[in-house]
Amino acid sequence: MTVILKLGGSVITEKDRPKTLDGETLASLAAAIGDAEVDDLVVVHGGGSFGHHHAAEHGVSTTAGIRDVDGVMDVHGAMTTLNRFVLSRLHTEDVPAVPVHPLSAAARDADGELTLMTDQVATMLEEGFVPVLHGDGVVHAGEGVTVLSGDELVTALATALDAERVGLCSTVPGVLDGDDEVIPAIESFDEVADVLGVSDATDVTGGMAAKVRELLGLGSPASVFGPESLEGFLAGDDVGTRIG
Ligand code: IP8
Repeated sequence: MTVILKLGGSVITEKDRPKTLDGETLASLAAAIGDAEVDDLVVVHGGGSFGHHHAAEHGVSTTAGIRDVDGVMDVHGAMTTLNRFVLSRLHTEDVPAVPVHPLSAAARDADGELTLMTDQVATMLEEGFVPVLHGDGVVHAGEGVTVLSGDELVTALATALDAERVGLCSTVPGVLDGDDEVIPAIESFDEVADVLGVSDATDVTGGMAAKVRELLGLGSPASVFGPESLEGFLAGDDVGTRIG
């Protein structure tokens, strides 16, 4: 069974403090992954205070690109640094994690349509590794380089690998309604459009509304849950908000 798990950037970093890791939370998530018995696990992580601050600084978003190579390397470099931290915590828990950097494995066409190489990810899984991808820059026809969010990667991977389960580990225990209660299930965007605002901290890829939209586009059901529920999710439990 293939499981795609995204660790939200705001979960594993201090999102309001540039380039600051939330080492304690990352270590506990890595421990939950190390303890879990999942045959084929792909991990994706977001940018948090590593990617988003640099992206905002250089004025690059998912649609507006840059061609300045220093800017591209700043955003990509911040994300590969965060990726090294994630890999290192996973290795501490004996998870055979290996990096996949999307800047070198993806492209967008002029309509913004994403193509992601996944043959290497599939072979990594077959060979017993845990591929770890991350939000990154992506070369974009007519734009230079734009931002590729971890959520888009999750969607592309889930489709290409025919994933059975998709999980988004977020700072909140699920998608919240107007009274801050977890919405148990979402089947269409219209049901929740009013209560989904944009993210408070600097987030060039759009917060919870974009995540829900992206996940509703998947063929398979997804779950949004908080760090405390990762163990349950990996054990196959229904946790947080079920989407789709
Ligand atoms: O946090 C964004 O990934 P996300 C990555 O999953 C960059 O939206 C480079 C800002």
